[in-house]
Amino acid sequence: MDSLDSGQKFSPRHDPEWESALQFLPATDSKPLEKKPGCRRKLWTGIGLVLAAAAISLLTGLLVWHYHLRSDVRVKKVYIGAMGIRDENFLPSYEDSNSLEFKHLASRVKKQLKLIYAKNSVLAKSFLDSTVQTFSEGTGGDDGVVAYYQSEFDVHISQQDSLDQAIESLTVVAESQKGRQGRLMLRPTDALSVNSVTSRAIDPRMTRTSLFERQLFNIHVREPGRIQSPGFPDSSYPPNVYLQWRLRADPGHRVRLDFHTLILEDDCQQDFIRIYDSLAPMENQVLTEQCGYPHDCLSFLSSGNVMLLTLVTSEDKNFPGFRANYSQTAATQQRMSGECGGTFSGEKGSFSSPFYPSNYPPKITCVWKIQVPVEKFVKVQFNKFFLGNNSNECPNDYVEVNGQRLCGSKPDSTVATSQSNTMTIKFNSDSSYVDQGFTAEYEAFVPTNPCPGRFQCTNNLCINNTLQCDGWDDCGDGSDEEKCICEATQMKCKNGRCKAKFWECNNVDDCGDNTDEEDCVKCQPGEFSCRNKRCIREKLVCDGKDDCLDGSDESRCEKSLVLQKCSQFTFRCRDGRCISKLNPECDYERDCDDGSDEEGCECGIRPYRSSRIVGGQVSRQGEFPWQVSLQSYGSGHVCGASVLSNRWLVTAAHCVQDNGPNKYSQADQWEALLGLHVQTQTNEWTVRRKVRRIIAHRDYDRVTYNNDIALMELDANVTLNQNIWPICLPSATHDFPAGQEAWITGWGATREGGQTSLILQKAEVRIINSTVCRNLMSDEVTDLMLCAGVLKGGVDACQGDSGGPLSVTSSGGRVFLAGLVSWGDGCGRRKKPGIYTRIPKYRQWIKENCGI
Ligand code: 4AZ
Repeated sequence: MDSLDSGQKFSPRHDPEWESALQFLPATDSKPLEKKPGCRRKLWTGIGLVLAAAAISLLTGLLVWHYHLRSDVRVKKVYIGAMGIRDENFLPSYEDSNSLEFKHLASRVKKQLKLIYAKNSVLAKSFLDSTVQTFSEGTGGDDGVVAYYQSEFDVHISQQDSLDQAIESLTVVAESQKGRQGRLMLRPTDALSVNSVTSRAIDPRMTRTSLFERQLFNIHVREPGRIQSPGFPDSSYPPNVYLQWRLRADPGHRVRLDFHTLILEDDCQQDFIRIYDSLAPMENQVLTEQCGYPHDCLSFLSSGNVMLLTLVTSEDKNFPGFRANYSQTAATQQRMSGECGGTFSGEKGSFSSPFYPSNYPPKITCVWKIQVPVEKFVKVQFNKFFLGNNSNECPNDYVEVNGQRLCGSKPDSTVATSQSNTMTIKFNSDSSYVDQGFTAEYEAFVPTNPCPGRFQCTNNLCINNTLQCDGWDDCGDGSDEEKCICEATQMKCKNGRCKAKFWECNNVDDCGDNTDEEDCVKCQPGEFSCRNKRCIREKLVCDGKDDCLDGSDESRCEKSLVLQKCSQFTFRCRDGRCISKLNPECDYERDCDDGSDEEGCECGIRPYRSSRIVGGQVSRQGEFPWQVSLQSYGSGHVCGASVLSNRWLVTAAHCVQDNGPNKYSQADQWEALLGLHVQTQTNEWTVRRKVRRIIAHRDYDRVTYNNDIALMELDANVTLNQNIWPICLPSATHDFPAGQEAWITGWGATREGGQTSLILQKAEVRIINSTVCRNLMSDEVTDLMLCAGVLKGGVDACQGDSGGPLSVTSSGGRVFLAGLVSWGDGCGRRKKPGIYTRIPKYRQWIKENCGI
């Protein structure tokens, strides 16, 4: 463990003149001032003001002179760098800074740097000293050894920019000389053969003076192992630290780092990790910077056999931190096994960027050559595509097809076609910022008939004919929904799409341009449309009186109204009075006089976490801390459930019905896993509990699935933790309006008839209007059920998700249990939403049966 040097330091020289310049001006008259009335007093005030103004101008002038014109205000600047050395073999003793070999080579590097700096007037004038920090094997090319160093300069404050430029241009000098002379040769005789020198300023966040704890860990990754932030998982990471983990693999291997958990403060200016493809934090070799609670695949590979992980934290808001597994992987193995580039001659095939779905390594080039029969052309379809930032020229990481570069992230499939029977696809990553990469499928086609028996989209995608003019953009460019003639049962949207008429005015933008939701007001102009379908004059809204008679005209006003009459739309406080506000429970505002709307609200939050959620299918650990896996002793994972308290779970009644030899109705058949993320992996936050009691709804109907709800009591209380937390229960009158976004989560099958999944999956769906839903479903959908899904298809709950939560984030930010996964017509089918047990209908039942 070594301590690290800080970066830029500001050190104005001691200057006696500066101190005298700051003395206060002596008073012109040292006699005590007499108090004089009238104009003499005004005169003295005037003189005082003039003197004060003069003193301020003088002081300002002195300061300007001091900072801009004085020649001796200097700053110390520290740069980090890497030197590629030829003709030296890496020795194991170079890893030990106390070894003779280390010291000898370090002293030669120092001399060499001095010589290099001497050739540049700006650097020569201000250079102080260099220190060598470590060595690594060369990373390909000519380098035998790479030396990582810090060089310190002392420069006049006005010359800082020239120094930065001189340092950054060092690389250019070395390379241009290399071009002419073969390599940079320097005298004297023990001079090193330097192939490259790259220096950079240190990230200012790593040189904050508040970073009082600096530590360095050297790790060899030959044997797989793990690293974690201090205190993880029991406590948050400490404030104001700068920690570095230097990871080395055997020669000819890459370092691999897979994050198991990463939870930091949301603001990267405060706390962050950075990973470098180097042993020094070189700006031009950053692979990633992460903060907050990222959802991307956090798995990284180095280009050579070294990697550096850094963690920087600030004073306030500290979070759990991270845990990551390290290992090494042979660098050449991937290429030999054909995972990076290759030649294809079949009619169809697939390939992906190296190590997909992990991030591809930096500095890699792969070429795929496809050759199909002479009379055919080639079509390649990129299904997943994440290649850094979008830019016009794609100068960094890119895929090149037919000489055209693609980069950035592409949410929809992208297709490229050839004009001959061959196609060459090149993938290239540069030295910094990696991403997940791509997956691709190629196919040969007859040029005169690119989509045999299918519809050809403008973007060359082929889709099934039945998807044309069905109201959904299946091509991704809308071309399958253009020039359609709508049937009598359909309405025509302004964007040309045809949509079933019963989707008009259902509170969901089905057209995609919202035209199906325009002109829906059934009330007259100047009238307000109540939730109970009455019309009242607009003036009566928020007037403090319940004019709609269901409170809806008063439910979105600043102040909630205590109503005379309670209804199915009003919230009933404990004192029996009803208030008009829509969904007032646990929204951090006291609406009931007795405060009962804010009681029992320790639920629906993600403890120790920031609230950010982005797309994607695989959830992050702890993102849904109420999710439970119900496992039966014979069959492993069977159903989902939700945590209601430290003792009670809620699931579907159909999960706890006997099924042949499986006696699922008996408590002793079950085990509940709370805080689980990956089915096969438990960790310190996972709790396993036996089930003491099952209370299935007495009126559960095996045929209609009405009342598909059951409670499970655990045999012992659990201690809540960051991965185990109850979800909020909605009141009986809580409204989940059509169109509202909701999340479904579970380890169920990822497609109809498919396998259950290992990692907890999540998907975003929308609440669907009950009338629309009844029209779509072949079986009866009762008022005790709630429909949710994505009517285009492809997003749904499935077998194994049953009993799990349909959760909704309320306006106050808490997550409420809207439904339980119950049934559906298959999984993910178009126009077939998922059907859920409607939880508000069971609020009283839950209270009566488990007291929550
Ligand atoms: C099931 O078999 C199941 N698409 C659950 C949900 C859905 C379908 C089937 C909804 O448990």
